[in-house]
Amino acid sequence: MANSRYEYVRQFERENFLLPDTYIIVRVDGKGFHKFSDYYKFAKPNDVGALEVMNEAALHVFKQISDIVMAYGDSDEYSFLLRKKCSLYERREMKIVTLFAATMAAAYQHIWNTKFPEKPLQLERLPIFDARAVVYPSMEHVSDYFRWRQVDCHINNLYNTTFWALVSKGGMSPKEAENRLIGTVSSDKNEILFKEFGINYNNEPEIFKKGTVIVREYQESVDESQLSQRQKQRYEKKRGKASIMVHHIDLIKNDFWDSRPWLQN
Ligand code: DGT
Ligand code: MG
Ligand code: MG
Repeated sequence: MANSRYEYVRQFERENFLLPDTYIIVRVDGKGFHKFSDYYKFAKPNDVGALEVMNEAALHVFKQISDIVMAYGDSDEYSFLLRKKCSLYERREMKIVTLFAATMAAAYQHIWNTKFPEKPLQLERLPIFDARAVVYPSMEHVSDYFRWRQVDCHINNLYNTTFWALVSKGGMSPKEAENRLIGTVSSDKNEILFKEFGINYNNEPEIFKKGTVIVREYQESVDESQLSQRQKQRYEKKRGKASIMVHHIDLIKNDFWDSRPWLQN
């Protein structure tokens, strides 16, 4: 860039570099999806087509950014875990979060148009995502983060499933259903579903109950700090080729984490 007398304005720019050697998690969340889901007439409580758009958009983000090792999403949100040594944009926070929000929104719009040609997106209500980045010092924090999101998915889904059963099958108004559920715990909702509507919550689709996990699956775990430059390059190549799997599985028990030691690299 050529120097000019105006260049001094750059001194006003500020940058937050995310702490080195920490796990970065970027969470994107749909803006105003309460209204968005009404506008495009999503099925209640879960619209399978809309969930597929989210999952395919997140998969696109995953494939575009090779530093992502796993992702988890439900409803209108997705969380992406970046590897500890990630040096994307020198770990500049604003560059990273805007990249994620923009890539997610662009992919969502493209996939929506392919999937629902009969429901074209309108300029007055486009799918837009915000994004934030948080750094965590240890794998324990990271696994607890994903447990937190999955518990949230479970609580919301049990509530929404019971709420909509009361409304659409039980003939209650939304207000009546809301009042009926005040003060209820999980076992009460399971009982309402089973006794009043013959629904066994356990038999609900896993994608609704557990959300979606995307993960790079490797065979081995390597400590990169011990590798020579050449070995590192070879490992990088391998990382790029690892298979990407999509699951609807439990993140709360230790199994998922114990069987994937490479996530902590
Ligand atoms: P925000 O994130 O503060 O801009 O506001 P919202 O409206 O996006 O709120 P949020 O993210 O807390 O909640 C997600 C909304 O999206 C929630 O109102 C339910 C709606 N939503 C997500 N997935 C589905 C679905 O599959 N079916 C229906 N009917 N609604 C859904
Ligand atoms: Mg939202
Ligand atoms: Mg949300």
